[in-house]
Amino acid sequence: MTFLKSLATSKGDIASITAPPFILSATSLTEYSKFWAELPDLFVAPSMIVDPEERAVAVFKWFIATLKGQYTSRNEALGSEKKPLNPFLGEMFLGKWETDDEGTTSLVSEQVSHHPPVTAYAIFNDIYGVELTGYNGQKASVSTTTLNIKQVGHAIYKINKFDETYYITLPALHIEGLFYGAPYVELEGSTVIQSSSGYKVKIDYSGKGYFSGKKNSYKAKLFAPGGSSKPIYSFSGQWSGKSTIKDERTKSESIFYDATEHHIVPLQIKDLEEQSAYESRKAWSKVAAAVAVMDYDTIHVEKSKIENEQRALRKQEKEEGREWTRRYFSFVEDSESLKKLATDAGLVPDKNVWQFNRDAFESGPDKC
Ligand code: CLR
Repeated sequence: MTFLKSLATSKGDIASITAPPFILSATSLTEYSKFWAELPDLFVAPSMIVDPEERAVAVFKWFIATLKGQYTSRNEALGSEKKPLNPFLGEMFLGKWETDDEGTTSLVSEQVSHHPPVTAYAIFNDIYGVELTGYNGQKASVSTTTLNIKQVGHAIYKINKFDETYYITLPALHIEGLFYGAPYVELEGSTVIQSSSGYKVKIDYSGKGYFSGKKNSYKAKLFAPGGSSKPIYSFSGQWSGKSTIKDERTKSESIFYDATEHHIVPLQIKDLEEQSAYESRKAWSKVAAAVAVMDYDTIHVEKSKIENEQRALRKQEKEEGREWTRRYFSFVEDSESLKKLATDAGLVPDKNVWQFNRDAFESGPDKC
């Protein structure tokens, strides 16, 4: 009950929610960017497909496959959704996937804003010439027993070979099970994946109480370029389980994807001793150790150390009349081509966006 009250007074600021110890996670939100590419085979697959229609289907398949990790992995590994550590400005999470068939896929995740929290990331595989960049923040609001989260930001998936760009919007979600102390995420609303080729997918999410009655359900439609309201494919099922594809022209149906049969490739991260002080796992290691044994006092002491250090840095910057320099991302005016994609996706385009600076990363100390 104390927890639900704390939720009610949090006024949508996620960081100010005082969660009970068993709901605290030892993982920082900067890590969550990894969920976009834990299936490197599906991440690079679109780059090998010559037909633009089939390529759009492959991009959609990769996207659907990422949802299980993004939204159910805490429940699967830890028994419930958890409250992640609130990243500090400049916090970095770096790693790579090494697989026989795909080679190296790299991840750079950087906390580019602390208040409001915004994480920017880039994931790239040079062998296949694919890159995902994006950023996200959360806006929370509270009703009696649920926490509603709107995601701010978007993701951009690029395939060099076809000079193709996909603009991906992020779904809204809410946290259920709070009253029982067993929180879990349910997605709501929709995602649009708008390709520069003109193909577009609209995905509608629903949970237990809605159209299929099953949790983690979705229905999606893929539209050909030209703006016809008739889809060429439709998809439905559970993103954490099985889904089917239906060709709307031939009416033939088949299994599309089974999330329970696809296994993630764990990200490789440097050993703690080799990490820089601003790297997520290194910076939070004492807090994480305290969370693991639910030592509330130490969690508090170690968190305060980080917070005080950050406050001192901000004070110093203010005195010197400068701002914290982001390592690998800059907040710049969005390009006309991306603004067009956002408009095609049915959004009001952002004026400024967080853009990855690959050269800065390549010449910096964090390449791994
Ligand atoms: C972050 C961006 C990822 C997808 C994602 C998955 C789970 C979300 C997380 C995002 C943001 C923070 C989040 C979390 C689930 C629970 C957590 C909303 C959107 C909140 C802050 C936890 C509140 C405490 C409850 C567990 C009670 O790509």
